[in-house]
Order: sequence, then C-alpha cells, then structure tokens
Amino acid sequence: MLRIYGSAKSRALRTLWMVGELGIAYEHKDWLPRAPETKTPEFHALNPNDRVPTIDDDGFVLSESMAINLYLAKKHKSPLYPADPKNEALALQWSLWETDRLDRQIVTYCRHTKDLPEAERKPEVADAAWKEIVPAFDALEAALKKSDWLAGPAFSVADLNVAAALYRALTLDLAKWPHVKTWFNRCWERPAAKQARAMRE
Ligand SMILES: N[C@@H](CCC(=O)N[C@@H](CS)C(=O)NCC(=O)O)C(=O)O
Repeated sequence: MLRIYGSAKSRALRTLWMVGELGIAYEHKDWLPRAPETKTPEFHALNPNDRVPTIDDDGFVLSESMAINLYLAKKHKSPLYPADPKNEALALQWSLWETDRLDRQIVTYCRHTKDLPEAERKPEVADAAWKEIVPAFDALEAALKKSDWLAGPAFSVADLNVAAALYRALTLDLAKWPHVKTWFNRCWERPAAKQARAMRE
C-alpha cells in the first residue's frame, strides 16, 4: 500500500491532489513540516532531508513532490502522464521550472505580505520575491497563450504540478496574466483539486 507522509498544509498537497486524480488507496501520515514525527531516526532514514512529502510505495521510498507525482502518474498508467515523449519532456520541463522559478518565491512573497504576523514581515523580502515572480508569470502567460495546457492537448501531470505548487496564488490578483488566471481556475476546479484543498483549509 502507498503511504504518504505529509499534511495537506505542506507541499504534500500536490501528492494528495494526484492520488485523488488516480483514485488509488493510500495511508496518510498527516504530519506537518517539522513535526516531531519528522525528526525521528525512522523518518530520517526514509528522507535524510527530513521533509514532506515523502512516500513509501510498498518499500519504494521517494521524496520531492514533483518526482513523486510523475512517478505515481506513470506507474498507474494515468492519462495524466503524457504518452508522447515530447509532452513527457514538457511535463518534466514545467515541473523543474516551477521548482526553480516560483516554488520558494511565491511562499516567501505570501509569508512576507500576509501569512507571517505583521511584526515579522519584511517588505524588502516580499519585493525581492515579487521581482522574480513577475517574469515567471510572464513566461507562464506566454506558454498558455499558445496552448490551453502545458504538456499536450489535455490536462496532465505538468498542469497539476505547476497549479498545485502555485496554491498560494489562489489569493493573488492574476488579472495581469489572463491566460494563467483561466488555466489556474480550470485546474483548481477539478474534483480532486477541490478535495485536496478541502483537506488543507
Ligand atoms: N523540493 C521539495 C521541498 C520539500 C519541503 O521543503 N517541504 C517542507 C514542507 S512544504 C518541509 O518539509 N520543511 C521542513 C523543514 O523546513 O525543515 C519538494 O517539492 O518536495
């Protein structure tokens, strides 16, 4: 049985969205980041980075949310995993791109504009993050202007990985990026997305 370590209030949200799409059974270790359970030698042996999400799929242990979703979609022969090698490569491209260009930046921006207690917010940190977010959203806008989906003719693991990682953008004004906005809403309207979101909020 697949075991997922990590609360929906963490990057495990992406994994929980994926298993919802796949409709597979799983055991959930609903642990918050840095929870005492993640500091044990047993968990450290599974993921030496002490981070969630981590999965144990009948003894196959994997970390990194993007890799986990690509693995699960491929293993379960999901239509979300692109069959065409070019679309498969695009799914990898967009997953890696998000991790590099937006993942940390959007968390930092939201923390320093609204999530942290006001006294701990640093406007200069938020500004620096925003300066990276704008060109990244411009790049996403350009891609989505050409195509409704990121890797082929339909919603795929590429869209799931990027949209799920941009969870915090649900509270941002995306009017400047209309194609991103409609794509983002289409992704988050999926039943599995709503189900994962309900586990978090
Ligand atoms: N690149 C990793 C990042 C994993 C990560 O940083 N997870 C956070 C929770 S969202 C965590 O476990 N943090 C624990 C810590 O900061 O010590 C992924 O996408 O899975």
